[in-house]
Amino acid sequence: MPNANTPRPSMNRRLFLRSSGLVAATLATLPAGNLFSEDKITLPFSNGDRPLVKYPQKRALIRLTSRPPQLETPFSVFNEGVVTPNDAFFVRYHLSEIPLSIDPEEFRLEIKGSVESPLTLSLTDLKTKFEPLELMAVCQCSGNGRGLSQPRVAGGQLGNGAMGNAKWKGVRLKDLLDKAGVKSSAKQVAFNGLDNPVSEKIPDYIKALDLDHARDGEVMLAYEMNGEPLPMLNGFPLRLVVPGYFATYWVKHLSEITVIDEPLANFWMNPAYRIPDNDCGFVEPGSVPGKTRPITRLNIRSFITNHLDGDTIKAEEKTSLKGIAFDAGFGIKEVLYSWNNGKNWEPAILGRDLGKYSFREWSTNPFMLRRGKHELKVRAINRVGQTQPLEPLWNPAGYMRNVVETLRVVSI
Ligand SMILES: Nc1nc2c(c(=O)[nH]1)N[C@H]1C(S)=C(S)[C@@H](COP(=O)(O)O)O[C@H]1N2
Ligand SMILES: [Mo]
Repeated sequence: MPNANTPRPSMNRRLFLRSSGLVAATLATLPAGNLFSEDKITLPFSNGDRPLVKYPQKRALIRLTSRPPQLETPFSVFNEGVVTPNDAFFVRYHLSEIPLSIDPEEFRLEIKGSVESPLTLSLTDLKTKFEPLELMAVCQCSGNGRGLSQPRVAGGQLGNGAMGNAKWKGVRLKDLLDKAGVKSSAKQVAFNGLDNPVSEKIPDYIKALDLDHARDGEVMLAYEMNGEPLPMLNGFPLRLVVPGYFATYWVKHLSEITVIDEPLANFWMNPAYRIPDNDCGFVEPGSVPGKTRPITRLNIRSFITNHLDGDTIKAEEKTSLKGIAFDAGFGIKEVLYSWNNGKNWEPAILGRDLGKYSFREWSTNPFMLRRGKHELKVRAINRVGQTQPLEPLWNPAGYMRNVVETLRVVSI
């Protein structure tokens, strides 16, 4: 049955609808072939050739698939600033029937299931009847960097551009659940968005969080990203933001919240998005894990952003490094860098703290490199002592890659 959220017929998809000052996001037609760009980029693994393609509301991004659109952020964007611009933010979908046009006036969010009073809320309700919350948080795909896994693993062959850092504005999930009145039998909260599978054989993309987590006061429903409505491809008009957690839980075009009495047992909770059930989430490369558990928090990572692997740096002239670090929200305590393949490590200078879930910028004092080849490395340590492994760790889905990154540069 069509409801208020049923996408409109596509007659005027090419227009940006305006009503009561609210702009309805429309995607017009999605680029099908590689007509929009001759540009290509090669990610650093075999079969890493990708077209750079421009989508509505986006600059040219690295396209992995066209149906559904999966777009990666070119790594150079992370050197432009600590906030990832909306038009450069990566895009990931699982289901091919993605919404192309949503009228924000007609959009409704439903809260139902094991609650005393089910709610149907408009965007205006969300913006006016609940206290707003703003926070910076990194949204990172579980498979970010998967293409670099050795041995190779199945799944989208991503470089390191399936992450981004934005300022999210919205409302606390806790406030909505309190208003609806969660029943004492409740165990989890399930989230569904407006995208759909092409066939009934493919399970709808629904994810769930444990009730305590859902009520922690930080899990939020965002209607703004970096001070603007969300881009269509990033979940307009509303998405779940789960600070410190992998993006699989950050359900886009969120329209249905269901409080449930049993843990959700669909395809997207099991077998998808699971990691080996041990302390680290990794196993011996090539082996099959026994028990698994759902993927949860981000592990700590850091990147050099002002140089790429293979760059040439002028010898015997002052140079410095800069980059980003992030973790699940314990807080970055220290970033160390090495210019000689890990023999010596020096502390980097941390940039402004924009919040514990944000990218943290770092930079180094100027130093000089002798003529020749050098291996530059960066490693972050957080407030609870977690750090990155010097050698890559492995699991069958290529999740949670967080090896210390190495850039081989030449000084001439
Ligand atoms: N509705 C919906 N939400 C979704 C997904 C999806 O397929 N459908 N994919 C999830 C995954 S796995 C990722 S990595 C992020 C990507 O968010 P982005 O496209 O805004 O970068 O969305 C999450 N939320
Ligand atoms: Mo993802």
